[in-house]
Amino acid sequence: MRDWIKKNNKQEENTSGTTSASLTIRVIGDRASGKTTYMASLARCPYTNSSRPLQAVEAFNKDGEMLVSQAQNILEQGLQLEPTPLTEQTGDLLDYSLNIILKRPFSLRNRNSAAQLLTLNINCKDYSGEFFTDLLYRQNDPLLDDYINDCLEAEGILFLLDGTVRNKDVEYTKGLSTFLDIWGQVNKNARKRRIALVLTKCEQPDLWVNRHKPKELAKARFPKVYAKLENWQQLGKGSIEYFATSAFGMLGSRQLEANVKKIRRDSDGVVAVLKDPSVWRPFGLVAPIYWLYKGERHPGLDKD
Ligand SMILES: Nc1nc2c(ncn2[C@@H]2O[C@H](COP(=O)(O)OP(=O)(O)OP(=O)(O)O)[C@@H](O)[C@H]2O)c(=O)[nH]1
Ligand SMILES: [Mg+2]
Repeated sequence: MRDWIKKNNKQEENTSGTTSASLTIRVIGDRASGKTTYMASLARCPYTNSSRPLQAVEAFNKDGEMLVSQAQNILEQGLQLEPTPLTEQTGDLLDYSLNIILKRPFSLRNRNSAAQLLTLNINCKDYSGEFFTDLLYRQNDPLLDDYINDCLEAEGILFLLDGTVRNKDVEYTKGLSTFLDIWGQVNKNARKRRIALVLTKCEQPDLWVNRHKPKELAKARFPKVYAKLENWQQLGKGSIEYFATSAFGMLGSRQLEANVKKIRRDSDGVVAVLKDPSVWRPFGLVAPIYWLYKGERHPGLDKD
């Protein structure tokens, strides 16, 4: 399979003129915002069919393969992943390498079968929530310097917010401001910096009904975070887009219900596990990555 992917990547370069250069991403956000579950669900890719833009996701390093097995052995058994520890050095962080393989829209296909596929190649580190809630505020801590250097490698940020959290807008804005001071100013990489704000757990009814209006949802739920990001963009420091996702998705075809068994829901958000793994259909996981990669939204993935 890996050979097949390599071959397709190669042909992708030849046929479309675009390279399959990998994009370096960091996933940040509060504890329990769903960062590791998002990554594991993406890597496992439990749901594809002929009408969906996503063809497959392939892990191509050890850390990526471990993520897939966590999805299979933990999430798919109806259990939760362990909280991610704050490592003592960034060298110990897991770095997931994934190939996300998409079908091209029919209008762009030609007879060459390789040109029918588009591969997004990402390297992604999923930080502990403690980075966002604690480490960022520490003064004169060598670990923070280490993390800052690691962040500066990234061209794109997945900023995950549990859409069901209440009363943390001010706290999140503080963390975000500190992060932007670090990451948003030094333009170490030539590529323009992009932040995808991703609302997670959007299978919950109050989010699900507005999932196709992620910008409005983000503005309503986290107005100060929204204002901060919009201001950052207006100052020309980078670009921001908004997305709504669920790592677990919905059950049923007509009468939809969230495919989750809730453990707890309070102002700190939802703690839940997958209810019926046999119909595991996450949604919205690839759209933010496509945008980070390409700088434009993919209408098919947005509807997915
Ligand atoms: N309802 C629902 N719960 C989710 C979803 N994604 C994750 N969760 C739950 O949210 C909780 C936290 O998920 P994690 O992925 O461990 O969160 P994290 O952001 O990696 O947390 P840290 O590693 O501690 O920073 C767990 O109970 C998950 O099962 C989702 O899409 N929907
Ligand atoms: Mg985690």
